[in-house]
Amino acid sequence: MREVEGSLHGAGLRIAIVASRFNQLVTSLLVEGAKAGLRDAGVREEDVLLAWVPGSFEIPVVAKRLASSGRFDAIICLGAVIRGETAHFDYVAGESARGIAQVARETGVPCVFGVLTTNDTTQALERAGGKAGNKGYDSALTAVRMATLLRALERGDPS
Ligand code: INI
Repeated sequence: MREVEGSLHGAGLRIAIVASRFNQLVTSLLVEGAKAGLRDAGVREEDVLLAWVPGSFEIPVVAKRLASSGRFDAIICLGAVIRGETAHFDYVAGESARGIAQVARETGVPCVFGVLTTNDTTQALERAGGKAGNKGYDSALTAVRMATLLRALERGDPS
């Protein structure tokens, strides 16, 4: 049996981050986590684009534009949808998730789902650098693992 897997060697990868301004207290921490993850994986700062959108509902259309451009090896999608703050939680969270997955499948560019869906702000902050880690950091590592895996498959690995 032959095996193939991505790595955390991100030098040379071009990565876009699409982040939501809604619940910016939380999402700015996710963005900082993602930047740290990319830095730790060796992705150069000049190879990273950060695009801000108004809310998580708007993430897919911008992710689609960036993924279709051919300029990026992966897209990291960051947002925070908090149940207590909206009666339309299920619509925003559902469409954001569905849209991001659809962009990845349609374009073949990995789109990492780094959108928190929580019951309250405390739970969101716990996942944005608190006791439950930082989903932005984890999303960055997932992006690098997926982009390097696809590059390996394009090279024909394992040969
Ligand atoms: N957007 C979020 O990213 N998180 C939320 O919790 C949220 N709430 O609570 O409503 C939210 N709403 C805005 C939405 O993403 C769109 O920006 C808006 O509906 C305009 O299309």
